[in-house]
Amino acid sequence: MDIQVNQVGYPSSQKKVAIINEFQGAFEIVDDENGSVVYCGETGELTLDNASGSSVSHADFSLLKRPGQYRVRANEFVSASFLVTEQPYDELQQSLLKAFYFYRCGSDLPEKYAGSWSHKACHTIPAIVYTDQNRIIDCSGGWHDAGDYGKYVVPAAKAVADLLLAYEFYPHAFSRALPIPETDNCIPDILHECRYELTWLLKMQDPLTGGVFHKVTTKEFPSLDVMPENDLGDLYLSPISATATGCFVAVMSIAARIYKNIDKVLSEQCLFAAKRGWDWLQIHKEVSGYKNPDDILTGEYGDDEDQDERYWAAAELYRTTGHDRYQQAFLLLVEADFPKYELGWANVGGYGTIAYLLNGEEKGNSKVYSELLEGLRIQADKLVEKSTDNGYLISLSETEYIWGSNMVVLNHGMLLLIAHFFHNNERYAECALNHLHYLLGRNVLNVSYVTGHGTNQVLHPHHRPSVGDGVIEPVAGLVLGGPNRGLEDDCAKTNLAGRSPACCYIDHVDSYSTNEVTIYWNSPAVFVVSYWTNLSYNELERNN
Ligand code: G3I
Ligand code: 9MR
Ligand code: ZN
Repeated sequence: MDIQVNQVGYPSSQKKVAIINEFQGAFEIVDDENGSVVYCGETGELTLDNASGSSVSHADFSLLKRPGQYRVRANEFVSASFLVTEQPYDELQQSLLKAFYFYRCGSDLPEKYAGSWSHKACHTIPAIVYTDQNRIIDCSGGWHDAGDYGKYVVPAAKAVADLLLAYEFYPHAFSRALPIPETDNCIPDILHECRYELTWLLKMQDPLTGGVFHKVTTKEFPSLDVMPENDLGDLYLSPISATATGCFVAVMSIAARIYKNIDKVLSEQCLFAAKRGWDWLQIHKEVSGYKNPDDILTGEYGDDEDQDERYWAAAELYRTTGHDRYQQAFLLLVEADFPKYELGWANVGGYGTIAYLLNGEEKGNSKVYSELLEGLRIQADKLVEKSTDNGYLISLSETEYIWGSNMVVLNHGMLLLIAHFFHNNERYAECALNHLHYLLGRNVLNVSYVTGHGTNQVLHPHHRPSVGDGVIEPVAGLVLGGPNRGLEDDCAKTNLAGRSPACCYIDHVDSYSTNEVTIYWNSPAVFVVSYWTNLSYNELERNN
C-alpha cells in the first residue's frame, strides 16, 4: 500500500484527490503542523490501473479548503506532505522558467543569478559548416537542448513556442522578476529569456540560402561529468533540413508578432528571417527527412514528415502578416494526412491549428475554421474520457509511456487548457490539473518528476552540469523524461526489465532514456502551471 499526492500542493478552490494503491476504506487528512485530523472520508472503489498494473482507489478531500500543510493517512500509512492554498504553484512556476536560464550557452552564469550552479561561458567558438568545411559561422548563445550540450532547431522551436504561447494566454503569470541579468521590471523576464534563444536561432539560418541548419553540436557527446565550458570539441553545423526550416519560420513569425512593440529591431529581423525561410521551403518542396551524417553521433531529431512543419509555418505567417498567400498554402496543407492536434517536436500540427484558430474566425475560411475548432473539442473530450477511465486520472495509454512520456502528459495538459480557452469547459481545466498532479508525485512511483520540488523528488538526472559541478543538489526546476517502456539505455535494461509501462523509470544518472531533462519538456510544464498561477485573472477575463 502507498498513498500518492501532488507533493507540491492543491489549489484551495480545485478538486483534491489522493490515490491509494491496494486499499479501499476510511482515510483522514492530518494537519502537518499540529497532528490534528481535519477531514475524514471514505475512498472510492478499487479499480485496476492498466499502465501501472496496480489497483487503486481515490480519496477525495475536495471539501478541505482551509490553507495549510497536510498529509493523507489511511490504515497507518501516510502520504508525503503537501500544501493547500490559493496559489500553490507560484514558486514552481518561477523555477520552471528559471530553468531556461540554467540551460544558457555562450555566457557566464554568475553566482548572482545561478547560485551554486554558476559556471563559465561555453561553446563560444564558431562552428564549421559540415557540408562546406571551409566555412565557419558564429552560433554562440541559445539554450543547450538537454542533458547534453547540443543545440537543435526543431526542439528549440517547440520550447520557444510553448513559452510564447504561455505568455500570450497567461500574461499575468509573468509579472514577477525571476531574476535574470536582463531583468528590468518593464519587459517580462519570459520575453528576455526567449530573446536569448531567438538571437541564437537567427544564427542558424544559412545566410547564403535561407535554409536552416538542423543543429549545432560536437561530433560526439562528451562524457557525463564534463562541464559545458570544458566541452572543447569542434562544433559542426549539420545540414539544412526542411523540418528545421519549417519550425524556424513558424517560431520567427510568432516572435515578430510578440516583440513588435517590445523590440522593433528584433521583430523586423524575425519577420525577414521567417519570409526567407518560407521562400526556401517553396523552392524545396521534396526534401528527404534529416539523417545524421555518419560521423555525427549526437541527437538526430529525425522526422520524415515535413508537411506539419510547413502547415505550422504557413499558419503563423498568415497570423502575423495577414497575407492571403500564406493562408492559401495553409488551406492546401490542411488537407494532408498528418495529426492536427499534436504538440510534440516531431508532430507539430497542433501548433498550426492553434495559430489558425487564434487568428479568429473572421479572418479564416469558415468551414476549415469550424472543422478545426470542432476537432479540438473532440480531441479534448477524448483526453477527458481516457483520463476518467485511468487509475491515475491521466490520458496516457500504455503505449504512450515512451521516451519523454512526461512531455506527452504535459502536452495533453496544454491541449486541454487551450481547448478550455476555446470551448469554456471546466472539465478540460480540471483534467489538465490532474496531469500536473501526476507529474508532481501522484503517480505509481510516488515521485515528483521536477528537480527541487516535492518531498520525494528526483536527485540524479542525466544532466551534465548537475553531474559535473560537484554540487549535491541537481539544478532545480528541470522536468525529467519519465517512464519509458522501451528500455532504451543499458541502465534501464538492467534495472527495469519486466516492469509495467508506468514503472519503467529509474532515478539514475546513466538512464538517459528515462531520467534526462530537456528544454521542450520544461516548456509545456511552464504553460500548464501558468494557467494556475494566473487563475484569478483567467476567471476575471472570462467574466468580462
Ligand atoms: O513514436 C514512436 C511510437 O510510435 C512507438 O510506438 C514507440 C515505441 O517505442 O516509440 C516512439 O518513438 C520514440 C520516439 O522517441 C517518440 O518521440 C522512440 O522509440 C524513441 O527512441 C525516440 O526517442 C527520442 C530520443 O531522442 C532518441 O532519438 C526522444 O523522443 C527525444 O526526446 C530524444 O532527444 C534527445 C536528443 O536526441 C539529444 N539530446 C537529449 C534528448 C533527450 O533525451
Ligand atoms: O548523454 C546523451 C544523451 O543526452 C542522449 O539523449 C542519449 C541518446 O542520444 O545519449 C547520451 O549519450 C550516451 C551515448 O548515447 C552512449 N554512451 C553513453 C552516453 C551517456 O554518457
Ligand atoms: Zn554551451
